[in-house]
Amino acid sequence: MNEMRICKGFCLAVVTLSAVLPLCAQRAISARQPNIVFIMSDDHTTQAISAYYGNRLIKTPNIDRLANEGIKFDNAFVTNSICTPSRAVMLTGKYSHLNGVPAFNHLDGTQPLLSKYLQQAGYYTGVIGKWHLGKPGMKRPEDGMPTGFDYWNVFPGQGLYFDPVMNEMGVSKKVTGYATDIISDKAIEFLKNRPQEKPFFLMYNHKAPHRNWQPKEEFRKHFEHFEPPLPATFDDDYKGKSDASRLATMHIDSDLNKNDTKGEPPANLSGAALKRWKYNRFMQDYLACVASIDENVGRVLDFLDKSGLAENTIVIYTSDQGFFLGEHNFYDKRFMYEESLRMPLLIRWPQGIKPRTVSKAMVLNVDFAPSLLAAVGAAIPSDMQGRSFLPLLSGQTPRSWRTSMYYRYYHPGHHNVAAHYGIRTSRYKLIYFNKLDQWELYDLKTDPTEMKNLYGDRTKAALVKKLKAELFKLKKELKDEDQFQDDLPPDDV
Ligand SMILES: [Ca+2]
Repeated sequence: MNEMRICKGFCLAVVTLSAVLPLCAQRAISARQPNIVFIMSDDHTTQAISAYYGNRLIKTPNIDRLANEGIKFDNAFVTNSICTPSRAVMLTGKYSHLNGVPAFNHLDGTQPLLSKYLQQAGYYTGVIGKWHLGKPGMKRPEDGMPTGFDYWNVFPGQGLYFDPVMNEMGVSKKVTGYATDIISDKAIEFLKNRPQEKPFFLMYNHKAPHRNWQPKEEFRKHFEHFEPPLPATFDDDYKGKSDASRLATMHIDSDLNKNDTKGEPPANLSGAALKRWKYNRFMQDYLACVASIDENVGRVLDFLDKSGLAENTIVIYTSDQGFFLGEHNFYDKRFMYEESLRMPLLIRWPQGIKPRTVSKAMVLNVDFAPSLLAAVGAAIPSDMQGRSFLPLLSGQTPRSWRTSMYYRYYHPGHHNVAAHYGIRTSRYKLIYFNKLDQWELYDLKTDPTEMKNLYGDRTKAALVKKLKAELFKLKKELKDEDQFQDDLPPDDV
């Protein structure tokens, strides 16, 4: 049985019937629209999810349930690997240069958003936890106050791990406890208290495992003696690369500070031993934060099961981007390299996806909004730039699916990462550091860890020419006219 055909047929039926049926019958149909629980953590990378990388670093049995019972996307990529911009891309279905959020500026909430479209489609909508799209205080939609949400209860700015302040519909108060637990409690409350007659859309957004990785005590203790295996590229010396990696200030050995490692290193350590100590301390706390997320995702999934909601609820697990866990001597994200570019994307939808489906197709965070609108039978606005990935949920990739993606990072920001844009195809990656006027080219088939920059290799000249043509074609198609190249809005969060 072709489940996608059923899904498409159902969605078409909803759209068609709603035009002709009386209101009471429409209500009965809308009650069958799928609910959506959109779970997004902050900086949780695929290397720290066992569904992707096995138990090498950590076991995440609850997050893995979504892969076992649904689909795992192996090539989900972010279009601008940084927190606030990625969230804005997801909510608008537009790239940074068109949604007004290229860096850590706020989202103008007067523009059309996924949340508003879902409200129009009859959904009860909520966002709980990390928002990070508003100015301090965010009293108006223009200042990044959540819009299109019937209920919101979010952290101001980055939020705190312990006893955080939360802003509930414009009223701030301190909440006692650990952020990951609190957000999950409030997500379950939202599910319990929602109006029963409407389908719902819940964004359940974690603060963890964002820097500076403050774990709950039970998980901190669990990982305190763990010595994580080192990535193969831990001692990358950047030979043959552009200057960008050297200029960045996100190196394990020289940039992790005492706030990150929760104390000064032992005085007798230096060189490789000191680097290893810093790596251990960073990773122990990062993984312990992830363990809390996994535990709480399990609580929410159990609630969906016990309440009978699981069958008709789309559950998505993702993060706003990937993250380096020591690869290339880095922590943090921003670069177009694989660990930072790739985001987790797991989706369970019993009525639309077979268990243990895997897709290798290239999907992007800009696809999330159009995909969810398609899933609920709503029209996709013509100005959204992403594509619905619904046709991929069967595990098959249509011939017409994209074979390349466009990426752009704007801001040197806290970690002095040089601005760059580039293209990734299924095999190659070409990156242009536009402020440095330097290029990098990688063959991901022969060099998946991106250690050998092939740009400048004369035998690759024809390939470079072809990739440049594709890069600038995509740039033009997506209407990137360097809107923010020289006039980036200042950080205001
Ligand atoms: Ca992030």
